[in-house]
Amino acid sequence: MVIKRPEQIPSSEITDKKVYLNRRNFMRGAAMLATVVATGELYRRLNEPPQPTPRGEKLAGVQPPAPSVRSTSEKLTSFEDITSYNNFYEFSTDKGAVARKAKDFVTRPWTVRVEGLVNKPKVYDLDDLMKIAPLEERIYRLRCVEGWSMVIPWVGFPLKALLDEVEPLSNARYVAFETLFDPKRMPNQTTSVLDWPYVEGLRLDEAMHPLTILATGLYGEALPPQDGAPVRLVVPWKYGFKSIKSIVNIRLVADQPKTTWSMYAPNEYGFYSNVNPNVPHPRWSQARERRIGEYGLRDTLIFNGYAEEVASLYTGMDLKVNF
Ligand SMILES: Nc1nc2c(c(=O)[nH]1)N[C@H]1C(S)=C(S)[C@@H](COP(=O)(O)O)O[C@H]1N2
Ligand SMILES: [Mo]
Repeated sequence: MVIKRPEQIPSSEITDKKVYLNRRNFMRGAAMLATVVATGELYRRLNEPPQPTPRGEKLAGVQPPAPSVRSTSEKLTSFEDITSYNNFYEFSTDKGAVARKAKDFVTRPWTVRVEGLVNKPKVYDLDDLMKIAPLEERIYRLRCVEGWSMVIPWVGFPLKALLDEVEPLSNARYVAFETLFDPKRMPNQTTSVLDWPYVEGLRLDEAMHPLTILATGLYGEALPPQDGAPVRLVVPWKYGFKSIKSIVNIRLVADQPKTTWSMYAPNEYGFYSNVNPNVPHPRWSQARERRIGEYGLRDTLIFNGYAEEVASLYTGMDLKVNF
């Protein structure tokens, strides 16, 4: 390469100082703009503005709650909060990330196998399941063991209606539930944060209680994936983790079934897990809760406010022992 001496450089090649300065400013501006854009993107990613959840299919023929169900006049938690702050470890342990990770979860076709100690075992597809009993709106409080709560207008039907159809045998004393196990569709099942599939259980009288429902929707629409589509249990007087999502198996059994959280930490999570402000979790108090969307704390109510309906299920039991 021949290095030209300055006097040999034609004036046409010499960049005018003013232009040069302008270009330098332009480049600097472009770099700054690029940084701002990148930072904005980073900021957005870190804060993950919840993508609005697409509204689900409108559920037909939803009736008002059964007259026997005492309704709460408490303000409903917003659709936005219910669908963007979730516990669903199959997708993520980050409550704010579940919605995004579950957004493409396909729940059709879907079957629920009901088996075990019953006269009439049956595999239900979703449409069969929705026809077992009229769909009702049930406005329930949901109290998570972590200390937050929501008020959710579920759509569902009493679990009892399903159990009556399959006819439990006289030696059936418990009901065991299982979530789908499919790591291709539930990506966090490739990790070992929990033993998969997620399993839960109820005593048969708890399962038959009129407040216990299988939910297929909320706010009048099909359940969004992050809330347990297409069908999940809701037991409003127990901590939220009992309300198992995306159920594929229901089995009537004689002995108390294993449950995911009590296997994970038996001293922290019991089989019953009734909401109880007087029985602290070993690592924190359960006396109060934060209602999502509100400031400050509320007092937690025994049996989550459903004592009148359910306390009699536990007469004679020491709730500190059977936590
Ligand atoms: N299969 C399954 N079901 C689950 C969970 C889960 O991680 N996996 N989390 C539970 C917990 S801890 C709570 S509080 C509720 C939360 O329900 P939501 O996200 O609809 O509010 O779902 C429960 N059901
Ligand atoms: Mo929870």
